[in-house]
Amino acid sequence: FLSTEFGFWFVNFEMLTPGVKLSYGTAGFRADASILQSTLYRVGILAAPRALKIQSVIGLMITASHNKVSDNGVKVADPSGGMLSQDWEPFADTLTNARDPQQLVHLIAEFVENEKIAVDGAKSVEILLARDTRSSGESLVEAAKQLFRCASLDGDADRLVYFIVPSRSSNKIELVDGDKILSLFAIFIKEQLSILSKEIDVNGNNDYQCRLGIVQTAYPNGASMDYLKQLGLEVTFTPTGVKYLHEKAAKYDIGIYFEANGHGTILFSEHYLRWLETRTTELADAFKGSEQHKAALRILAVSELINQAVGDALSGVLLVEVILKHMGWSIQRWNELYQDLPSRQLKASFLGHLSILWSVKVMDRTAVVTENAETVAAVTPPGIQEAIDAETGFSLLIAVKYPRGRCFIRPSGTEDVIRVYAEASTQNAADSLAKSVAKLVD
Ligand code: 16G
Ligand code: ZN
Repeated sequence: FLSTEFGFWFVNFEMLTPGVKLSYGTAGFRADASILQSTLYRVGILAAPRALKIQSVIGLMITASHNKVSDNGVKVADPSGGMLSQDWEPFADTLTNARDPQQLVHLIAEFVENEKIAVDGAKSVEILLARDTRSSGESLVEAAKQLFRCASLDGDADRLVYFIVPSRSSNKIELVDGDKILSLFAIFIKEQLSILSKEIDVNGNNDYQCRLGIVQTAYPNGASMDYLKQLGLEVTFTPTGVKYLHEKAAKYDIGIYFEANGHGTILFSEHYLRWLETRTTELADAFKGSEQHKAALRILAVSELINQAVGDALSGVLLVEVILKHMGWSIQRWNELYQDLPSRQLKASFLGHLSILWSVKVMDRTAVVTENAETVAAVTPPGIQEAIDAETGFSLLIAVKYPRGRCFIRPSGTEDVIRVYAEASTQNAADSLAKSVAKLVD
């Protein structure tokens, strides 16, 4: 858990199963597969300093050899093909049994220093993963591959985004923003609702069709809008700002809203929750423990976990983590739901008519008036939207200048500037579209 001037972030941490103490034996760590998730996560971490120390590729083998099928294990293989050097075993043990993230981070820092492993400016290293055909192997490989995957909260902890630290295959930070959190929540809720919709009550009726609504602003990445559409979800748009989103979301039985910048939550109508509670308590015995019953309980649990008063990013973290666990997804898998289009935001100041006359640059953000939930139309000054459209290439007469281009301007509600948002199929195109539209209003 690290706090910074503007907020704090924390790294993902796989909890150790209470009461369990593992040690690196003759064939590495070996135990019932159900308790090994946190071990694989930590051995995955250990592999990096090991590879840096010996300056060579190393391997992790996930197997429990001849043990029964419900067991699994992991051993570290040095390049000689031999086992992990014995003097590293105590470190493997303490790392595996670390109880909390602070201890884990501290152990790694201390060990890396004692072993004089140069991490600053180090070359990237290669770690090979292999597993046998045990069905538990798949999720254990995922656990080993987990990087310091991180969550970031702003200063008053009402905004949440995740990010993935750079890896060998991608040298930039991958931002997993509010749009992706929204998508994750939406998939999960939709899945529970579709299980529930198969439910019939004791009289053979299915008497409640839950209305699920997604609320977004003009800012979600175009790829996220396409994704939600493709899921067949009902999506509506409001102007920027929590108060607008919240109000709209409250009109549904379940309303999910998020801004790309991480503000958001899930709202449940009292009426729907009461119906669900009644259904679960009055359920005929035959339905108890059924998939439908479980789905209903999951929705009720989500309504208790997430803070419906917006502004509690910590409850958002908990829900993200729980859903990822439920799906068996890594942050990478979640991030791959869709790929964001490159985008660019700029601030521009508007040169009013009077200012031209007096040759003074007057910032007047009120000169820009928008409609349609700020999505497209800059209503005034006259002609500005046409100019933006022409720049984007929306006219039927000219070839599309920017494939997948989208651009809008809106007056900021927090600063005396006009914001320009542009996205397109490449970063260069998004940059140049934003820049040329900013020039139109500057
Ligand atoms: C405020 C809003 C936030 C919005 C942002 C836009 C709340 C609690 N906060 O921070 O939702 O995204 O303003 O800023 O409503 P802008 O108008 O300067 O672009
Ligand atoms: Zn905040």
